[in-house]
Amino acid sequence: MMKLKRMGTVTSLGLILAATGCGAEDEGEDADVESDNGDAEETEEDDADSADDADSEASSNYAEEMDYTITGIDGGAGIMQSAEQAIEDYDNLDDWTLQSSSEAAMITEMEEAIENEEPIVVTGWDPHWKFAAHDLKYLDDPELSFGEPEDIDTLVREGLQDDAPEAYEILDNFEWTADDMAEIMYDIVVEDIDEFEAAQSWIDDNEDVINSWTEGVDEVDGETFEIIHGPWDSDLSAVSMMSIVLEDQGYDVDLNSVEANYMYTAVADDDADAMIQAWLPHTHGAYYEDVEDDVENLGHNMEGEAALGLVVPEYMDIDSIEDLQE
Ligand code: PBE
Repeated sequence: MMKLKRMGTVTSLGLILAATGCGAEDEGEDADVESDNGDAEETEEDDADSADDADSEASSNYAEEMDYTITGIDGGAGIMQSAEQAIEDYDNLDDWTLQSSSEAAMITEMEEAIENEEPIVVTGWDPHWKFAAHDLKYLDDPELSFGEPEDIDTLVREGLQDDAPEAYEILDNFEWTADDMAEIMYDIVVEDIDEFEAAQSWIDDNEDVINSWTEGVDEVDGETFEIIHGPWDSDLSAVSMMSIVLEDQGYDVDLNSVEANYMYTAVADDDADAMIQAWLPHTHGAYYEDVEDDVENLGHNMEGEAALGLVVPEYMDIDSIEDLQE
């Protein structure tokens, strides 16, 4: 999917990276190397100057150039509800529409826009590899349509503790960081490494973390265990990792991908044993509310590091959702 070269060791992805704008120079260098349009890229300063000139002329045309469209992902994603909410909350977005597609299609459109230095506004979230691969920024969201940084919870079906106490205990102990998840995600998507290989190499590098989840837990003998997840790279990286951990414990793990709301009903209806990507309290709040009494929440596996918003390339001369023209 991506033509970018390796950008050095991944140490500070996610929110920190998005907030500080790290990775900008790396991306700039790569763009220089790969551009076939050499004349626009002489030096960094020239770049900045010409970008400024272009900005002052073009900024008033951003909305038209983007056809008053926010480029979104699959319709079931919680972030799409937040984006619809933003269109309601901000008067300047009255005439805007939210285009739904998929994470992969959104990324393709975003990368095409970046290649041509055209304006684009996408639904974006952390943890996500795109902030390490591209020079992007969140637009300020004074109305909090996209909520505040939130947690990722682990949910299991009722009765799991009796039926599969070993898996239950590991899932109960499971806890990691946005950097951990972003590292696997980056290897899968940017480095194009198979998801289980990427997850395995993170596991190999983080034995202490894994031991803190599995220590003292008995092995099992080939029992099946189903994890249900959503159709996004963040979910893929997390469930690939957990599936290896549970397989190492002796489980035979099935992974199934569905639209967001079906993750919740599957666990509530005992069709799946667990989900480990419940973005709460905001992103999946409505889905969770419907099933809250029929699932068991084992708490946060990632704390305060998940976030949503509208994301634009750094070269766009706007900082807030309120700056998107009417
Ligand atoms: N996401 C990634 C999901 C949750 C995980 C932000 C795209 C969503 O919006 O439902």
